[in-house]
Amino acid sequence: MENQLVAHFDLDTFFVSCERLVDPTLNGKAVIVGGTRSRGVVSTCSYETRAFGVHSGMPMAQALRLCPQAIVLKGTSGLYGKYSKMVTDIMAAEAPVLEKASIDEFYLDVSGLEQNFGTYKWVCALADKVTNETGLPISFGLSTNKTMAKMATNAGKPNGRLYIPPDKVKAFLNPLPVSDIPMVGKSTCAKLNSLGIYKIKQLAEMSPEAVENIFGKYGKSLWRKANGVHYGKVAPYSERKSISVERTFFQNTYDIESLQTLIGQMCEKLAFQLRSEGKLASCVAVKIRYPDFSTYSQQVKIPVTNYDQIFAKHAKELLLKVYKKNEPLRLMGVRLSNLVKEGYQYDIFYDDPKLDELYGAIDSVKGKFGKASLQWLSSKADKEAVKKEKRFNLNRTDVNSDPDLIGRKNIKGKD
Ligand code: DCP
Ligand code: MG
Repeated sequence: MENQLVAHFDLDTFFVSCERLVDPTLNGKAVIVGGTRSRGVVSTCSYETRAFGVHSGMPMAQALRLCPQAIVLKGTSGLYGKYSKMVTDIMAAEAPVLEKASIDEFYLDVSGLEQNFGTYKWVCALADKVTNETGLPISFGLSTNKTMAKMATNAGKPNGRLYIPPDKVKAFLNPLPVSDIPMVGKSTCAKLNSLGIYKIKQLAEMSPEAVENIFGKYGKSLWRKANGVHYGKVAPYSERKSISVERTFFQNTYDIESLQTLIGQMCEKLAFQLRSEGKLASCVAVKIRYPDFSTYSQQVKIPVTNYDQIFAKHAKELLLKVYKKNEPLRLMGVRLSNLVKEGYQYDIFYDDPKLDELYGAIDSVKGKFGKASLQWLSSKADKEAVKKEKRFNLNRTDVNSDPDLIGRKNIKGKD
């Protein structure tokens, strides 16, 4: 850890930059990407807009009061994922150890490079490569650990290229407000301010025990970060993120109505799990297995969502496509993949306050009375099928009994 060197990359005004590649007349203008309905929020905005105090997460109505001349775009489905993948591929081809932290953010462990190449030059060349090959502007910070590198990126944005060597860490941190430490949210900041602590220097000079007394366990790492210390490792990037559920039937079944109902329930279960983890998915897959163990699957890419009924609709269609033999089934499963964190594209593409309210209510009932307390009944046929389903003698294998085919349930892992 002692000689660790970490680079943090973050694309500048990512969604806006992608939109500008599609429509260069947006260059140099105040642009907002975000939800346009009554409860819509700003996903991101150009620096020309930020000059008026507009920022991500701000209600759109407020943003437009601050910057009425801004051009508002609803966002383009598929565009940001495409560019994110292009940048990821460039980084992955060059970087010794790469972690993708979000749709436009990457950590690279570049510890071993300094003697041979001059790490700063190497990181600059990588930033140039990204911009030359994709057209997207990017900033980076280079320093002794992940937190320091991220803070260097934030300090240098846009088009930032900031290197903070070990002997400059303290001088960099000391004058900054405590809110610049990435783990300090609104409530931690308010608490620190109420104690008269505004600058990182003040926090760094407190005893670690005192900070721990105020913030519990979290206090220790907060104090360390104020002193430029962070032990977090750059975790290698992994594309595969999915959650799945499947059942092996005790008695093989070919009752398609019951299977349709069951697949709807599986989607409901997975969607609830996604929502409780604050995630969304954009790929649905269905797998079936016949008694002779022959196994088939079909998948479809959909706009990112975490709504039960959207997954259920696609899963039911996939089941009809994949279930071709007139034979009973031994196993059926659903997998949701291409997971992203809530707060990204979601705000734009599924900006439906009514559905949000509905799912909020469903989740609070499920939270209080258990996951089985509510179920969708979309049709009479479904009601009948649910009755039959109760008579099914099912041997629940539940999540991931067959990881080779259905993928791993790794939603609980933090990115
Ligand atoms: N995003 C979003 N909702 C948020 C925050 C971000 O939809 N509340 C999306 C839009 C951003 C993208 O994620 O373009 C990346 O987020 P960043 O925080 O990196 O913000 P930007 O890249 O837009 O700007 P910056 O130049 O500050 O990195
Ligand atoms: Mg960014």
